[in-house]
Amino acid sequence: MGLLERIHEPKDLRGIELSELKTLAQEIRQEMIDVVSKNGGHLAPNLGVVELTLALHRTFNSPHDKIVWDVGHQTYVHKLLTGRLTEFKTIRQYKGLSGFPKRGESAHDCFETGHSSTSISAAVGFAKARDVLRESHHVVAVIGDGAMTGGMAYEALNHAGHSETNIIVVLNDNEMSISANVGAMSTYLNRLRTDPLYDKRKEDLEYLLKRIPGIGTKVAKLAAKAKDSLKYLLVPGLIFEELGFTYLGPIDGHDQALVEQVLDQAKNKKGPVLVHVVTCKGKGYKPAEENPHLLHGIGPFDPATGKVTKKSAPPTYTAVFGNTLCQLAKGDSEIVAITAAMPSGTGLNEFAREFPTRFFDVGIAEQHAVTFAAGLAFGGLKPVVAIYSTFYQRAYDQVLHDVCLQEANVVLAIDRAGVVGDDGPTHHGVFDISIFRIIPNLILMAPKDENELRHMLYTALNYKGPVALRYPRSVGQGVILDDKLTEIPIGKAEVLKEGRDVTLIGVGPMVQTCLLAAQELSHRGVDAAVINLRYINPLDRKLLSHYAKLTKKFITIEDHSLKGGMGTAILEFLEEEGIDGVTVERLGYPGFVEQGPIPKLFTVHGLSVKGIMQAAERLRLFRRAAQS
Ligand SMILES: Cc1ncc(C[n+]2csc(CCOP(=O)(O)OP(=O)(O)O)c2C)c(N)n1
Repeated sequence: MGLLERIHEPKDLRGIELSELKTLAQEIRQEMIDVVSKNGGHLAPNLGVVELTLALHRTFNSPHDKIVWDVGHQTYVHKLLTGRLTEFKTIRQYKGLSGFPKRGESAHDCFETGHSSTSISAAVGFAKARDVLRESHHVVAVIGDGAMTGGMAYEALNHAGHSETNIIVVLNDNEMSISANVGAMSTYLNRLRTDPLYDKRKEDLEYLLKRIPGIGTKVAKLAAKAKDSLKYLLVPGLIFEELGFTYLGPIDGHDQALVEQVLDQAKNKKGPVLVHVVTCKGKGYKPAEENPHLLHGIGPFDPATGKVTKKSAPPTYTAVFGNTLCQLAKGDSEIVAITAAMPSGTGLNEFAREFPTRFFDVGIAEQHAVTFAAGLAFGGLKPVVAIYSTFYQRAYDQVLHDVCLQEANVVLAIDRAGVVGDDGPTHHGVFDISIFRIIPNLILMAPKDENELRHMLYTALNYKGPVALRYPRSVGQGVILDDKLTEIPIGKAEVLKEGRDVTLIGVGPMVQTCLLAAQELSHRGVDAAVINLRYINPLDRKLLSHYAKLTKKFITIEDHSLKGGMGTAILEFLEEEGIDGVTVERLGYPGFVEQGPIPKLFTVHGLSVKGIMQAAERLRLFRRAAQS
């Protein structure tokens, strides 16, 4: 029996000798490599926090003490130490353990995440609740240097420092976001890490300052000034100190004894404390240490090499988007691209290489990214902001208030629109249609395949005003890509098949499912029309009116929430036009969507040929066909 199997809850850790912890850390790393190589997941971030997580659970008494994780992608070690070893092999699988903290999964997961930079806010909330209720536990937020680039983290630091409540922020600094970290704070942290004076203790400094000759009443003021300027030179973490935190660190996050010692020190201090821990992303597994970016989040891979065994497949929508943008940018020097810490995920690496001065990685700062784009647009450029659907939720007011209300020429590329698979509900992009289609002047489109995506991007860049373009995580349909790009008239849908009995209306890649279903329906004697809606805003009212009156039956299908989605837009349209007697069957998601492989989720939620056939059944199409 290994050591890890003996850990059922964090208190089991406290009996373990420091010397044995090394073996335990190795077992934890091996378990994570074994499982992630099969299931996929966030490997490098978790390998980097093994000692830190052990130290946290040995120093604090979870769940009585609250440990709030930022992003939550680095909680595998935490899961293994809090009674979930047996289920760990199901992580990220359908009905399995979540890859992120889940309140329903364990009392030790006190706050759910997936989106970045929330931990300090939530921790201040826990701390204030404790104060109001006169309780006495510790509250710890664990945040990465990447997550520290998000605006919420600063809002929360500002609040915490001012409130003087007892809270500990552990800054896990590995110099990486998903890619190399960016921004002035990152530069500052780097300075703290590399400054030879960094371990100069503040207490020592105070002691030294007191011995500066000439401190008497007459020169006290001057000395205070000198003290301040010296402090700036010598005290590490001054920014945090100025914000009202006691700064401890930076310390080596893989030195188990040291991390425990400093956390213990933090535990016994009053007020907000920031512990700066320096870790190595991917620690203990060579392929991950050498390539933390590639092993940040990874599909199943060969554990011997760390390499994903890739099957040849059509390019992803993301890749086609990135290539097309590069192609267009070559001929138009006004095109610029913006990412919020996901240059590779959004397919912008090539753009960054080819046009370094026209590429902006703003860090995990979606709100800033969008408003920054509005500024760029009014400054005379053509910005394309590429953000995942789920993270656009962060920037809703910026889209509405800063881009749309003042009609900025900004292209909002909505990547990972629709379900994304194993990352689950925090990451599915199933609300963007609902929130964006109601913005009156925001053109919202979705291509049926990767070739249409190219033409849509071209259309969007030629359009004067805000445009949003949604496309999924998956590989494309494998269609031929046209060299010459043409504009798709705004608000024009495409009829892919005429039909008299029912109209199948698809958006995005669901159009392909409509085409397959139409074939199946025709075998059963039903003549279905198929419409590639293309534009969710504005709708092609003329075409929809025609088919509403002709077929009197609509089936809408979207990889999106039903509430407020494309189908709802069609219902509103029928009501607005006063077209009576049309029955509409809407296919989409009824609420939050669970984790699981994308095809599985489509099947479970009826976004399939079978789902359309069942909808046809509900519309009594077969009885009618049999009778006629
Ligand atoms: C709002 C938001 N934007 C983007 C992401 C995607 N994302 C997940 S982890 C990550 C990097 C986080 O870096 P850091 O906090 O330093 O943690 P590390 O992985 O380096 O341990 C990013 C950009 C996210 N989860 N949330």
